[in-house]
Amino acid sequence: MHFSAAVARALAAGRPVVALESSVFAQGLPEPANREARDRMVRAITRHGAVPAITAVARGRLVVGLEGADLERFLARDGIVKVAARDLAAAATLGADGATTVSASLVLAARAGIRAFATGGIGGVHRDAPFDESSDLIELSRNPVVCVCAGAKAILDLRATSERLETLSVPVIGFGTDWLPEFYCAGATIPVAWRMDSAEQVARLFERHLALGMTSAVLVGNPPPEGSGLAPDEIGAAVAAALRELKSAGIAGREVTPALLASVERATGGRSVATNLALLESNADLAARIAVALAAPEKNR
Ligand code: PSU
Ligand code: MN
Repeated sequence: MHFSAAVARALAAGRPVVALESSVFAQGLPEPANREARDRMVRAITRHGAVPAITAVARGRLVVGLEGADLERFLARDGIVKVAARDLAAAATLGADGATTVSASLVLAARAGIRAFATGGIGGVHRDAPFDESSDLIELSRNPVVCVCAGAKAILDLRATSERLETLSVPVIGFGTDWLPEFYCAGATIPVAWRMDSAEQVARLFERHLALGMTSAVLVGNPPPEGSGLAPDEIGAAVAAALRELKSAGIAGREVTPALLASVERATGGRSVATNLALLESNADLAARIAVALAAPEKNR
């Protein structure tokens, strides 16, 4: 693994680091929204004195802290493949440029000793698609990292996703909410077992989780910021249209999630992208506060 100088220094000194995925920049968002997402997430993290670490496979090198010309290729979205956890070794062996999904990012973050990670929405169980379940779920079950997200994308079967998280022993915390966030909106259909209202509480929970020998991630569901979400009716209609488009285009496999996100964007006249940017920034901010709380020396608590 290759670390950027800033990430290597921070890890060596025990200072807070927040890992970020790169698939959201190379596949999840169009240009120039992906650049805006990068800027807003990085600023939200550095504002708290934490160091951002974008994970990726850059020309076959496993990178923690993607920067410079490498990062530029990913933002230009040119010839970048989507890399889940199972693809990491192949992309490295073949010298590919690979953008890491949540699953691959969790593996790299855990290996690097990074304990906080921010994304938009995790992958999960797809609707009407037997056996299409994101590897994000299984990797959440075996990489001990605090994963801050706005729940799972509304394009998924959220109830099934929530049940799978239980089976996989991944604790789900509602941050300032009693409901599982639904990515484009706060959500009020699937209750979460535990609610927490401060980054400090999440950090203490995670320490206990590790002390018990638990190996799973802790999933923190952070609703999109007030006023940035879409109305449930609009989301319902956009998701239905996206699923119809998917079926008629015969898309399968790893193309499914990017295709669904792009159709929702078209169906909402681009408004879903504004929501996506707001929640990515908010999740990066919360992950940074959790990373700071995890790095705080005992005597300051
Ligand atoms: N959340 C977003 N945008 C995205 C994704 C999540 O706001 O682009 C990506 C993440 O990288 C996630 C992936 O891990 O979609 C899930 O893809 P799949 O369903 O193929 O596992
Ligand atoms: Mn899939």
